[in-house]
Amino acid sequence: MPFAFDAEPYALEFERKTTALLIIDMQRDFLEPGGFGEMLGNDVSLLRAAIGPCQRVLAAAREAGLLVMHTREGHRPDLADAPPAKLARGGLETGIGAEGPMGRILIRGEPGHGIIPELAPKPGEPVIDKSGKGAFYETDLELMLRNNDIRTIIVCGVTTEVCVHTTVREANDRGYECLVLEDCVGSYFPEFQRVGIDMIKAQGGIFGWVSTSEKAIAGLNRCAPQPGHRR
Ligand code: C5J
Repeated sequence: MPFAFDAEPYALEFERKTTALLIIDMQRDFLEPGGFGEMLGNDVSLLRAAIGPCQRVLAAAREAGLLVMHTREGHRPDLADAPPAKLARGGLETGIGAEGPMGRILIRGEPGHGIIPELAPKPGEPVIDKSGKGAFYETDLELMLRNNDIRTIIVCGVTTEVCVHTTVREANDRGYECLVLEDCVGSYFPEFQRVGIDMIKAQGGIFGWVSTSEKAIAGLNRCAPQPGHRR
């Protein structure tokens, strides 16, 4: 039975069984004081504001029995999957692969690459390691979405204008309906946050829909199976 999320530019109809929650790159190196993001001079509190709302949406999605997936941006320790152009970008002295404040920067298995403990994946929740900004590029995300008959993706994570936007655009081109929760995504740049959100819902929802954690949770609570009912 279809339910609807209160969203902009208009309500988004969804079904519980064909909806997934995707939490993008909530990694220690991007969000924690002392990590790579802060080392580059960014104010991590702008990203950390999304943690509480993400926790509440994650709890509601788990309660409703949604497929929950997490992504991490990072590379193989030998950097064989890191394009030279990405490694060179910015001319950083301490860039990808270098020893940083939380281990080697954006390298799989290093402490800074891990998902923040507040949003730790539960056993059984797929964690998708990606080397690019988009979660569809060179990953098995699309296969898992297809195998689970997913059509609607609730999107949370960081950063709004980089990995969230790239993933939403990739998903949109593949025919998925994305609901981006504006208080569950974050940018180091307030103007990019505002414009990034506006771009998604402009022109009748050119890339998808925008809502808030509160409205998404209300929608998830409406669709959650009643106690005693089989999921
Ligand atoms: C960035 C990301 N900003 N997860 N990564 O480089 O958005």
